[in-house]
Amino acid sequence: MPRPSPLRIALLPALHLALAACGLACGGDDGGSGGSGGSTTSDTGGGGATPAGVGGGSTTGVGGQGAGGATSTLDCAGLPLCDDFETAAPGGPPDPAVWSVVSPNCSGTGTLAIDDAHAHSGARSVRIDGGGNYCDHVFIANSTAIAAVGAAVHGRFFVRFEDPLGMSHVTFLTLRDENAGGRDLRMGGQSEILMWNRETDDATLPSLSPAGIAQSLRPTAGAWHCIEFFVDGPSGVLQTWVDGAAVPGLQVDATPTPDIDQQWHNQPGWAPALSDVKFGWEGYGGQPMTLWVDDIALAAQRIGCD
Ligand SMILES: [Ca+2]
Repeated sequence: MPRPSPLRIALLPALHLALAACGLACGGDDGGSGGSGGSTTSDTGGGGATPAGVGGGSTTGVGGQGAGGATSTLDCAGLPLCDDFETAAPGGPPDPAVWSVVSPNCSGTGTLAIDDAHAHSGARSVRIDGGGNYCDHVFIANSTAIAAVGAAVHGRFFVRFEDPLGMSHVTFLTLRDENAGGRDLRMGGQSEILMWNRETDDATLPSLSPAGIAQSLRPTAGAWHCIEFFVDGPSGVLQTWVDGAAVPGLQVDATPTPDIDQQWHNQPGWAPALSDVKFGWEGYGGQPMTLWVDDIALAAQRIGCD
């Protein structure tokens, strides 16, 4: 999945040392075996493909950290949150010391469990079977790591959707915002693309205009994708990368940009104070989904996908 670059090649000896030093506890990003940079399961090969419908692949207009090219992946073991789900038993819940299984407000048909049918790292991941109606939602939740990270939060996770995202609004990642009365900042989909949604006013990023939709992307069903996000609470900056590349339509900066973050700026001074993170599935328009999540990490710096 990662494209070798001179910088990355130069960093490989250092990465090997780091991986050797942290052993099994490191979260198994790619297993540390070196060489191809691929991962250990047979169903990861599709992650390198350019997803259908990528909006031109341009990084125009994305500032800051997205432009830097190759980055070395952080040592997961030392991060405030790092879980490769390898120590939990298939069929059971993820480590209860790290995750709660929750269905806020109401519960229905949604289920989740550790699964050994698909994995990004090692042999296991979390499988989520979310129903299409709101109460059929289910999530794993961690409410301690973000306090250890601070006000500017980087996240990284791998996700594999069984089906394409549909037209209706769905959520697969939420971040509770104490400055919004505990309402969520939500990553999900609508109009078949990845998007962010702000629960308080239902603003979307990008705007769901044809021009906005073209600036996000459609995840490839049946393939692992690496999603990275950065939320700088005090400045209200939000950044997103998929498979290592900044997604132009999933960026909030200080300047309202038509079709992208102009709608987001309708709430002046947006400055989220995040307090938890949840991964799962919640549908608002009838779309159910089976998805797998693996190699979740939170840190104060960009984490990387390798
Ligand atoms: Ca795993």
